[in-house]
Parts: sequence; structure tokens; C-alpha cells
Amino acid sequence: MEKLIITCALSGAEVTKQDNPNLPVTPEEIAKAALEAREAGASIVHLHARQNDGTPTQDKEVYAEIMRQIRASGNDIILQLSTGGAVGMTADERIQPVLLQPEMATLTTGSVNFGKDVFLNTPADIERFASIMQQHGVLPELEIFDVGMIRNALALIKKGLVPERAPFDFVMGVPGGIPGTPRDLLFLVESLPKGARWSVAGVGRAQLPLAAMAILLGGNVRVGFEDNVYYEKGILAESNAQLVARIVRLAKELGRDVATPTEAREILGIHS
Ligand code: KMH
Ligand code: ZN
Repeated sequence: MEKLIITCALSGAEVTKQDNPNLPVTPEEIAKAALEAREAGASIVHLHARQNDGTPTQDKEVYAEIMRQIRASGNDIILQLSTGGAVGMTADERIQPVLLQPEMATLTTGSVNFGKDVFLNTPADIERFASIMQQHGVLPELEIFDVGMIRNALALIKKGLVPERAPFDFVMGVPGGIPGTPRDLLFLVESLPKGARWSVAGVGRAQLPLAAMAILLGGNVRVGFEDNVYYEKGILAESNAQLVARIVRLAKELGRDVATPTEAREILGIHS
């Protein structure tokens, strides 16, 4: 089996310090959390930017500062910038970080109810995001919140707007999206073309069981405060790294080696 790629989604756009006081928000906090996650075994960080008061932003300059601080700390982790931003942001706002030419960025291939809100991704915006990523040499990760989004993603690959090697990430358990159950994960995996690379980001209590399944099935794992702020029922996680470290231990017990960032670049075909 291929080595396990662990992505750490450090902060997201919706979680607050009220939800977990250990949430990294400023570029300094995010860079520190990224280094701890790398040291614990993550090979990709999925990044969202915030203003210093915690408000989500897609400002390219804030992302540039986060990237600068991560690299200044000697961290070689793969940087994956969000184009999802926060619900309600315009497409023009959301696409900005791709102009920084990160190694990876997310591309959600459909709309989904998101709690009381709607995470809107029109067909025209999705195609535009894919083209801009292509022009800037950025590898998309296809964010799949429900099964119909797989078909939309495959259509983009067929059109030549997304490379065939682009990995899929199943975000499961968002209220409004596909539930975070083992049966639903198997359904998503079986809905992919043979050989497609995938990871799973289970929301809340779905995080750990779905991660364990992914390790066994040959998929990859995303953990982190964006999707889950708890370590176990009623106990908040101390850090993103703590969640990564548990996945590394599980992988070891189950006999799956964990990829370094260099190995993850090789697996994903990232040559920057
Ligand atoms: N914040 C969510 C509405 C992504 O990063 O690409 C969307 C999201 C997806 O987090
Ligand atoms: Zn995100």
C-alpha cells in the first residue's frame, strides 16, 4: 500500500477560539501549528486565513504572510490553500490565494447546504477556479461534500481543466452534506474511478472512525480543528498536532507507513 498522506486542516473559517481556545488564528499561530503538525507526521497543511480578530479572510496578503512564516520556520510541509473560504464570500474573493501559486489549492465541485447556510459553487465558478489553478500550475484537491460532486469533478477532468491525478477529499458529516458513516465512505470510494487517490475528512465525532477506515482501505487522512476540535467526547484537543500524532500511532499499529512531505510530493506528482 502507498504511504499514508496526512493532511492537517489547522483552523478552517468557521471554528472560533470560543469553540477551542487552542485554535490558531494569526499568521504566527498558524505557522507554529503547521510546524508542530509537520513534526507530528503531517505532510500537507490545509490553510485558511483570518484577520487578527479571527474574522475569516481570503486576502492574498494574509495568505502570503502565513506562507512566509511557515517557510521561515524551516517547515517543508506542502501548502494547500483554501478557495472555499467562508460561506457567503464571493468567488472573486475566494480565488485570490491561488495567485500566490501554492503547490495545492482546494476545489469544491458543487454546492451544498452548510448548517443554516449554503456553500455556493456555481458550475461557471467551478470551471473558472479550475482554469485559474491550471494557469498558475496549482494542483487542485477535489473537495467532495456529497456524491454528485464526484461526477462534476470527473467532468472537469474529462474537459482537461483538472489533471487526472488530482486527489479527492471526502468531507463527510457536514450538516447538509453526506453523513459521516462507514457505509457512506465505502459508497464514495466505490464511486471513484479505479486508482483515484482520496482522503477523508470526517467532521466531529466521525473524524476518528473514518480515518481508521481510510488507513485500512488505502486512502489518506485529514484531521485538524477545521473539522473537529475534540480529542474525545467532551474533551477538547490541545493542538492540531495532537490529532495528527494519534493518526500516526494508528497507522503504525495497522502497519501503514506515513509519508514525509517529500514522499507525498512524489506520490501526488508535485514537482515545484
Ligand atoms: N469553509 C467552508 C465553507 C475549502 O477550504 O476549500 C468551505 C471550505 C472548503 O472550508
Ligand atoms: Zn477548508
